[in-house]
Amino acid sequence: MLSIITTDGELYLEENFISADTTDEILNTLISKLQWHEETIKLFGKSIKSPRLVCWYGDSGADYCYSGISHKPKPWIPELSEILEKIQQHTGYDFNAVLANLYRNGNDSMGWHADKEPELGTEPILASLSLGETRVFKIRHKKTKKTHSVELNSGSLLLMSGKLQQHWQHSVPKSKRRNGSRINLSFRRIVHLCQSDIEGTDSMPSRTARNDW
Ligand SMILES: [Mn+2]
Repeated sequence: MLSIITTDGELYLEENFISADTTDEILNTLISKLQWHEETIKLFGKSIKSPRLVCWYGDSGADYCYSGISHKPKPWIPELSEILEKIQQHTGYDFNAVLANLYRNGNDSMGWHADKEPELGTEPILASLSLGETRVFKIRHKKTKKTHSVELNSGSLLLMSGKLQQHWQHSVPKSKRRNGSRINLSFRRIVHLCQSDIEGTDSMPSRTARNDW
Protein backbone atom coordinates (compact mmCIF):
# COMPACT_ATOMS: atom_id res chain seq x y z
CA MET A 1 0.00 0.00 0.00
CA LEU A 2 1.14 3.51 -0.80
CA SER A 3 1.35 5.72 2.27
CA ILE A 4 -0.01 9.23 1.60
CA ILE A 5 -0.45 10.72 5.09
CA THR A 6 1.51 9.77 8.20
CA THR A 7 0.95 12.88 10.36
CA ASP A 8 -2.13 13.16 12.61
CA GLY A 9 -3.58 9.96 11.23
CA GLU A 10 -2.83 7.61 8.37
CA LEU A 11 -3.99 7.48 4.78
CA TYR A 12 -3.03 4.65 2.46
CA LEU A 13 -3.88 3.92 -1.15
CA GLU A 14 -3.88 0.56 -2.88
CA GLU A 15 -4.31 1.03 -6.61
CA ASN A 16 -5.74 -1.90 -8.58
CA PHE A 17 -7.04 -3.58 -5.45
CA ILE A 18 -9.70 -4.99 -7.78
CA SER A 19 -8.35 -5.75 -11.24
CA ALA A 20 -9.45 -3.43 -14.03
CA ASP A 21 -11.05 -6.18 -16.13
CA THR A 22 -13.70 -6.90 -13.49
CA THR A 23 -14.54 -3.45 -12.08
CA ASP A 24 -17.07 -2.49 -14.78
CA GLU A 25 -19.11 -5.60 -14.22
CA ILE A 26 -19.15 -5.06 -10.44
CA LEU A 27 -20.07 -1.40 -10.94
CA ASN A 28 -23.03 -2.24 -13.16
CA THR A 29 -24.24 -5.01 -10.88
CA LEU A 30 -24.14 -2.73 -7.84
CA ILE A 31 -25.83 0.15 -9.67
CA SER A 32 -28.76 -2.12 -10.48
CA LYS A 33 -28.88 -4.29 -7.34
CA LEU A 34 -28.36 -1.87 -4.46
CA GLN A 35 -31.42 -0.07 -3.11
CA TRP A 36 -30.30 3.48 -3.78
CA HIS A 37 -32.15 6.40 -2.38
CA GLU A 38 -31.96 10.12 -2.64
CA GLU A 39 -31.69 11.90 0.67
CA THR A 40 -33.32 15.21 1.36
CA ILE A 41 -31.37 17.38 3.72
CA LYS A 42 -32.47 20.45 5.60
CA LEU A 43 -30.08 23.34 5.30
CA PHE A 44 -30.96 26.77 6.68
CA GLY A 45 -34.61 25.71 6.79
CA LYS A 46 -34.69 24.67 3.14
CA SER A 47 -35.03 21.11 1.86
CA ILE A 48 -32.32 20.22 -0.61
CA LYS A 49 -31.59 16.99 -2.43
CA SER A 50 -28.28 15.42 -1.52
CA PRO A 51 -25.92 15.52 -4.57
CA ARG A 52 -25.55 11.72 -4.83
CA LEU A 53 -27.50 8.55 -4.04
CA VAL A 54 -26.78 6.49 -0.95
CA CYS A 55 -27.62 3.24 0.83
CA TRP A 56 -26.52 1.48 3.99
CA TYR A 57 -25.85 -2.27 4.32
CA GLY A 58 -24.44 -4.23 7.23
CA ASP A 59 -24.82 -6.61 10.14
CA SER A 60 -28.05 -6.44 12.05
CA GLY A 61 -27.58 -3.87 14.82
CA ALA A 62 -24.96 -1.82 12.96
CA ASP A 63 -27.25 1.21 12.96
CA TYR A 64 -26.06 4.57 11.78
CA CYS A 65 -27.36 7.78 13.36
CA TYR A 66 -27.76 11.08 11.71
CA SER A 67 -30.24 13.90 11.98
CA GLY A 68 -31.28 12.25 15.24
CA ILE A 69 -32.60 9.18 13.44
CA SER A 70 -31.13 5.73 13.62
CA HIS A 71 -30.82 4.08 10.22
CA LYS A 72 -30.99 0.31 10.17
CA PRO A 73 -28.74 -1.41 7.67
CA LYS A 74 -30.13 -3.54 4.88
CA PRO A 75 -28.80 -7.11 5.10
CA TRP A 76 -25.65 -7.96 3.16
CA ILE A 77 -26.09 -9.18 -0.39
CA PRO A 78 -23.57 -11.68 -1.85
CA GLU A 79 -21.93 -9.09 -4.11
CA LEU A 80 -21.15 -6.88 -1.10
CA SER A 81 -20.16 -9.75 1.21
CA GLU A 82 -17.64 -10.92 -1.36
CA ILE A 83 -15.99 -7.49 -1.44
CA LEU A 84 -16.15 -7.22 2.36
CA GLU A 85 -14.37 -10.54 2.70
CA LYS A 86 -11.64 -9.53 0.26
CA ILE A 87 -11.06 -6.20 2.03
CA GLN A 88 -10.98 -7.80 5.49
CA GLN A 89 -8.43 -10.35 4.35
CA HIS A 90 -6.26 -7.72 2.73
CA THR A 91 -6.34 -5.12 5.52
CA GLY A 92 -6.63 -7.38 8.56
CA TYR A 93 -9.50 -5.23 9.89
CA ASP A 94 -13.09 -6.29 10.48
CA PHE A 95 -15.97 -4.17 9.27
CA ASN A 96 -19.67 -4.58 10.02
CA ALA A 97 -21.31 -2.11 7.66
CA VAL A 98 -20.86 -0.28 4.40
CA LEU A 99 -22.06 3.08 3.22
CA ALA A 100 -22.52 3.06 -0.54
CA ASN A 101 -22.47 6.33 -2.47
CA LEU A 102 -23.44 6.63 -6.13
CA TYR A 103 -22.05 9.62 -7.98
CA ARG A 104 -24.29 9.60 -11.04
CA ASN A 105 -22.11 12.03 -13.01
CA GLY A 106 -19.55 14.80 -12.52
CA ASN A 107 -22.18 17.01 -10.97
CA ASP A 108 -22.55 14.69 -7.96
CA SER A 109 -20.16 15.41 -5.12
CA MET A 110 -19.33 15.22 -1.41
CA GLY A 111 -18.65 18.32 0.68
CA TRP A 112 -15.86 18.77 3.24
CA HIS A 113 -16.44 16.55 6.25
CA ALA A 114 -14.85 13.99 8.56
CA ASP A 115 -16.32 10.60 9.43
CA LYS A 116 -16.35 11.02 13.16
CA GLU A 117 -19.78 9.99 14.35
CA PRO A 118 -19.58 8.61 17.92
CA GLU A 119 -20.79 5.21 16.75
CA LEU A 120 -17.53 4.81 14.78
CA GLY A 121 -15.39 5.05 17.94
CA THR A 122 -12.46 7.39 18.62
CA GLU A 123 -10.13 6.23 15.87
CA PRO A 124 -12.34 4.95 13.07
CA ILE A 125 -10.92 2.74 10.36
CA LEU A 126 -12.53 3.21 6.98
CA ALA A 127 -11.78 1.21 3.87
CA SER A 128 -13.11 2.91 0.81
CA LEU A 129 -13.37 1.14 -2.55
CA SER A 130 -13.87 3.13 -5.76
CA LEU A 131 -15.55 1.70 -8.84
CA GLY A 132 -16.17 3.44 -12.15
CA GLU A 133 -15.23 6.99 -13.09
CA THR A 134 -11.98 8.34 -11.64
CA ARG A 135 -12.66 11.20 -9.23
CA VAL A 136 -10.37 13.39 -7.18
CA PHE A 137 -10.40 12.90 -3.41
CA LYS A 138 -9.19 15.94 -1.50
CA ILE A 139 -8.01 15.83 2.08
CA ARG A 140 -7.10 18.94 4.07
CA HIS A 141 -5.58 19.32 7.52
CA LYS A 142 -7.90 21.33 9.79
CA LYS A 143 -5.13 23.48 11.29
CA THR A 144 -2.27 23.62 8.81
CA LYS A 145 -4.58 23.53 5.76
CA LYS A 146 -2.10 21.26 4.03
CA THR A 147 -4.05 19.56 1.24
CA HIS A 148 -3.50 16.35 -0.71
CA SER A 149 -5.34 15.47 -3.91
CA VAL A 150 -5.62 11.78 -4.70
CA GLU A 151 -6.99 10.36 -7.95
CA LEU A 152 -9.25 7.46 -7.08
CA ASN A 153 -9.21 5.07 -10.02
CA SER A 154 -11.67 2.26 -10.53
CA GLY A 155 -10.67 -0.63 -8.31
CA SER A 156 -8.57 1.43 -5.90
CA LEU A 157 -8.81 1.04 -2.14
CA LEU A 158 -8.28 3.94 0.24
CA LEU A 159 -7.65 3.21 3.92
CA MET A 160 -8.11 5.85 6.61
CA SER A 161 -7.05 5.16 10.20
CA GLY A 162 -5.69 6.53 13.46
CA LYS A 163 -6.59 10.13 14.27
CA LEU A 164 -7.19 11.06 10.62
CA GLN A 165 -10.88 11.92 11.18
CA GLN A 166 -10.01 14.19 14.11
CA HIS A 167 -7.39 16.24 12.27
CA TRP A 168 -8.32 16.13 8.60
CA GLN A 169 -11.41 16.68 6.47
CA HIS A 170 -12.05 15.20 3.04
CA SER A 171 -14.23 15.90 0.02
CA VAL A 172 -14.99 14.82 -3.53
CA PRO A 173 -15.56 17.99 -5.56
CA LYS A 174 -17.70 18.25 -8.66
CA SER A 175 -15.93 17.68 -11.95
CA LYS A 176 -16.67 18.92 -15.48
CA ARG A 177 -14.35 16.40 -17.16
CA ARG A 178 -15.16 13.30 -15.12
CA ASN A 179 -18.76 12.74 -16.02
CA GLY A 180 -19.19 8.94 -15.79
CA SER A 181 -20.85 7.06 -12.93
CA ARG A 182 -18.88 6.14 -9.86
CA ILE A 183 -19.66 4.06 -6.80
CA ASN A 184 -17.78 4.41 -3.55
CA LEU A 185 -18.15 1.66 -0.97
CA SER A 186 -17.05 2.91 2.42
CA PHE A 187 -16.65 -0.03 4.82
CA ARG A 188 -16.87 0.90 8.49
CA ARG A 189 -17.10 -0.59 11.92
CA ILE A 190 -19.95 0.56 14.13
CA VAL A 191 -18.76 0.18 17.71
CA HIS A 192 -21.36 2.09 19.72
CA LEU A 193 -25.12 2.07 19.70
CA CYS A 194 -26.92 5.14 18.44
CA GLN A 195 -28.31 7.37 21.21
CA SER A 196 -31.84 6.88 19.94
CA ASP A 197 -31.42 3.09 20.26
CA ILE A 198 -30.14 3.41 23.80
CA GLU A 199 -32.90 5.78 24.91
CA GLY A 200 -35.54 3.95 22.94
CA THR A 201 -37.20 7.20 21.99
CA ASP A 202 -37.48 9.39 18.97
CA SER A 203 -38.07 12.52 21.00
CA MET A 204 -34.36 12.97 21.61
CA PRO A 205 -32.96 16.32 20.59
CA SER A 206 -31.84 16.05 16.98
CA ARG A 207 -28.19 15.97 16.22
CA THR A 208 -27.15 18.61 13.74
CA ALA A 209 -28.45 17.66 10.33
CA ARG A 210 -25.63 16.90 8.00
CA ASN A 211 -25.45 15.99 4.40
CA ASP A 212 -22.12 14.27 4.29
CA TRP A 213 -20.64 11.15 5.77
MN1 LIG B 1 -16.20 10.42 4.28
